[in-house]
Amino acid sequence: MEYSTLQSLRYAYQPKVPKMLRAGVREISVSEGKATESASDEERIRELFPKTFGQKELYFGSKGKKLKVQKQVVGVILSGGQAPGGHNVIAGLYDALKETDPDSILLGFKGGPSGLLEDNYITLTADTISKYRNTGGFDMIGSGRTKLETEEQFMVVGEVAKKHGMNAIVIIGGDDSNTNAAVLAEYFAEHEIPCQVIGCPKTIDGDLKNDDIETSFGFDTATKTYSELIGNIMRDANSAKKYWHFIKLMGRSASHIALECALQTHPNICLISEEIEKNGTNLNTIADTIADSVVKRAAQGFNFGVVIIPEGLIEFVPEVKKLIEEINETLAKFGERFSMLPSWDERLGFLTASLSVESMKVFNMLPLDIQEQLLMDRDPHGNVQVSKIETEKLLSKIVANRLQELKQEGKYSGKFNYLHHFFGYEGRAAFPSNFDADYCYSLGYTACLLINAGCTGYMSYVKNLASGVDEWAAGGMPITKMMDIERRGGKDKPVIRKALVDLGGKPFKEFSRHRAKWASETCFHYPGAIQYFGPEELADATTITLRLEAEE
Ligand code: FBP
Repeated sequence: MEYSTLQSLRYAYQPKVPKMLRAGVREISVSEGKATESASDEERIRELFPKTFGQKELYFGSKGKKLKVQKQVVGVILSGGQAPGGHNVIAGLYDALKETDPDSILLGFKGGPSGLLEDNYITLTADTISKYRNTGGFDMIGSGRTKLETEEQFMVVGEVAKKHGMNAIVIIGGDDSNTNAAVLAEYFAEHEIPCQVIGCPKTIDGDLKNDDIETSFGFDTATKTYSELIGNIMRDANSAKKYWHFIKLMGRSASHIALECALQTHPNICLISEEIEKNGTNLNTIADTIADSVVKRAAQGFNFGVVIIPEGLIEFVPEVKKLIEEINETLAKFGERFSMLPSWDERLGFLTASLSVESMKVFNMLPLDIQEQLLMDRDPHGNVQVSKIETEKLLSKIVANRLQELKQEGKYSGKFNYLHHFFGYEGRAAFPSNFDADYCYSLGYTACLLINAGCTGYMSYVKNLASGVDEWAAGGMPITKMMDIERRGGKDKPVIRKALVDLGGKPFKEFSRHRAKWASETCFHYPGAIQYFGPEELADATTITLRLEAEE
């Protein structure tokens, strides 16, 4: 029996493109804006990027110069964590390349940046692309976290580009991958390697955003997926009325995901790491805030609730942040010796000798499983892998202890049964929402226009995203415009500034306006599943964050 599935119907979905892109590659023109500066540290960035600094913003439309249309050979990689819509960036890029010249070639390098270094690729054909249109995940060519940042690596990539006659590379990644794209573009320009480098803004974390990039792709679908799950849990909690649910949400550092999901679902508590850091709130005070909500709700007979915890929280709590920094330093210096120590007691002895007295005190207060998680292997950037630290368990435990004390003091007489959840991987490969499917297709299409415009060291952008797709505007921004100098791994490095939650911004203010009420009453909101078909105002709606930010 033949029957339709969401997958088969999504293959047939035609991403909507902004009016300005509808004329097709051959009719679109390019105009130049002003010469750009950097986010800050201008002199240093200018020195580091003598060839690519200060280039002009480019935008596409009916006015300006016609683009060059000739055969292109382009390489593409997906870099870092999966984000819904990556396949559509590649589809948009492919379609625009074939419109440019049917003989154009798109090579998909496999497994992320390492594919470029190992010359491991497939030639992408209409057939391959058609199996992945409007689908989630990165399985078309895979992804990886190898960093592309040394001169030796750039040389190898230059050789690979030469071997295939590649005139451009498109790097689809987050802030670090796009930073590296800018450095690679500068290297190629300096060494007269005729290969352009174009970046595309990807990450569910939503922290690659600035004046020019309104949102990174994947954030929309991931937050909708998590909000559906949270809403379902809320409905269950409100039915059974017997559990407190501690839900950790992905987002390595910034709390954008937690904040967006809170705006969509109205939990009793949502912790925002950036606020906790700013106020220097310690673990016990966080536990008090949650316990206070538990006590207030228990007094009304509500022994249930939902707490949202951003994945990165642990690194923003001042005393734990200091502890993690000291552990990082110790592991960077003596990691090998440390890992050879045969017993837990010997490891503890080593830490006692290496860490400050205060940090050791904090370490000793933590449950054993959290202690072990804090000592696990670092990621390629030397960071703790926060997705593996069970902050939700840590918090429920200290809240339970606090409630026990309150019980003894006669200030609380409710029941506190709790469950834990971690939502992260569930959302990274979901079928892209219409917003992400459309946005990504346009980002990929625009990347090709930037190649045709002959530029390098640019990031593809699509703006005006809170309006309907018709009104979206596509262009390119020099990546150096988004950069400043930051201290990373003991060195000053030019990087794209990571966007954390702005505590003065509308999304956070909106959340703060409601949170006291949400903490004691049951105001749950149930967003339900992502809608791919049906009324536009539902199926094409984007995040509350983006809509509120657009009003600013
Ligand atoms: P990117 O920044 O590469 O997009 O990845 C973000 C993320 O999804 C984080 O939210 C999470 O902490 C991390 O990846 C998990 O990484 P891994 O896939 O290596 O477990």
